[in-house]
Amino acid sequence: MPATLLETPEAVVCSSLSARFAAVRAQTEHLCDPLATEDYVVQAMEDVSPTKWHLAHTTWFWETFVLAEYAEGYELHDARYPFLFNSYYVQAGERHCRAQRGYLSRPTVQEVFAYRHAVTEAMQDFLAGFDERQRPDVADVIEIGLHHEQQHQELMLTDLKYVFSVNPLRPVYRSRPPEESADPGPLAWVEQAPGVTPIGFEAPEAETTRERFHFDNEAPRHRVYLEPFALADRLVTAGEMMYFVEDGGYARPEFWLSEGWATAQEEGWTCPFYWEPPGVNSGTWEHFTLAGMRPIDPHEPVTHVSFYEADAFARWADLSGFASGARLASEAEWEAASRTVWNGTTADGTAPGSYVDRGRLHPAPAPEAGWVAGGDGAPAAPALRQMFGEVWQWTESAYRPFPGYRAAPGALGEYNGKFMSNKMVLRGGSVATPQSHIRPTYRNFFPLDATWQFTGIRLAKSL
Ligand code: AVJ
Ligand code: FE
Repeated sequence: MPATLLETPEAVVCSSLSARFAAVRAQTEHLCDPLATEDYVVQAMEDVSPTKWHLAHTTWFWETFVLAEYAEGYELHDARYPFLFNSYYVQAGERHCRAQRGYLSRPTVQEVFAYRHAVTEAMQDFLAGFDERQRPDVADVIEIGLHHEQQHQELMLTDLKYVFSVNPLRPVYRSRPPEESADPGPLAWVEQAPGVTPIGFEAPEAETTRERFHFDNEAPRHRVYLEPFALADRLVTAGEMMYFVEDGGYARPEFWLSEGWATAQEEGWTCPFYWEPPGVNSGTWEHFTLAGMRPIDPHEPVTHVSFYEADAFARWADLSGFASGARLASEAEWEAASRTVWNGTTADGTAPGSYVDRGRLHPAPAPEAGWVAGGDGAPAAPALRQMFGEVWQWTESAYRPFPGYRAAPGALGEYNGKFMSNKMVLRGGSVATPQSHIRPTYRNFFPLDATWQFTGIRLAKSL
């Protein structure tokens, strides 16, 4: 693959709905460039869907929520497909069992691509005659469709990583040259002032649906009072996680939540997911990556940890004196602090980070520590690094509705709201997230034991 293949195409960022639609659809298919036909079909565990299913499900989404609703005279590409490719929308009809998505050799990969292309074309015909100012309601659904497909681009990568990892051949999705890394230095604390601060998305009076876009779970904007706190200036590294491992972290219940301890025992966890101790694959610690098995670079952020491990690491950091007072940040703390980073160091006004766009597909060590001048004569403070686009950062906040939240009526209302139990919020995006997909208010959510996403740790503490 050429180096630029994963970059967010210009069209995704700044153009008309139809140009962005074409770019997002093409991007999903680009991600399949390294695959052989057999790779598209495997479902190695219930949470991991086959690539073929992601390709078809994102297509079903356009067909169901845009074409069938608004394109006059539209006929389904295949009337049997909604049953196969509806994920979880109970109000949209019966559906195939999630755990058995990998049983389906038909429709073939070729037929799924034909389905994609037919629906892409029908959507393009629809968009050619579509005026977003006359139907802002429909434009909003199209916008959800774009962001939905980007979410599945991320899931395609994490799911492929899992599928490849269970194969003793340890296939490479995309090779990455070895690199020298520098020690990011000890953690520094970035102090944040206490006070009442608005949290959540507020739609600007914008012309374009793109600028207005946010998922429903990011709103309503509401006020939160924050006690004085500090955020670690960078992510926890793999080397620091190694201290935890070597200090018996996975064998010492004093660091763990009861449910976390039970899960770790049942699953036999002794180190982060994808890590392999010396002697398994080589003489050193290695881990599985989208570039195959690699030595673990102690300077890079630890990833593929569950909420339980992130929480246990924080308690170890506190009790061992590695970082006294350490805990995870609340999502409000994370969001408030992230605002200082968001506006403006990159050309498109977002924050620096790998994202999927750099094509690393693996989190990068922190850049050299920086300092930012304090306002109003306050002393200079360490700058926050790695807030966006490396690993999703577990927060200590349960995924629950913001005050005043109400899910939309109808099937699309099932998108986020009905999952607001037994999950924790993650912030910041990862190396599998398109840069154009993320915002400071973006709330991702996964169960507390999930490890197959690019999930990592940022420490916080109360002052
Ligand atoms: C927000 C990543 C938890 O994986 O179900 C995809 C994204 N929502 N299709 C998920 C999503 C609808 C969602 N996560
Ligand atoms: Fe989906």
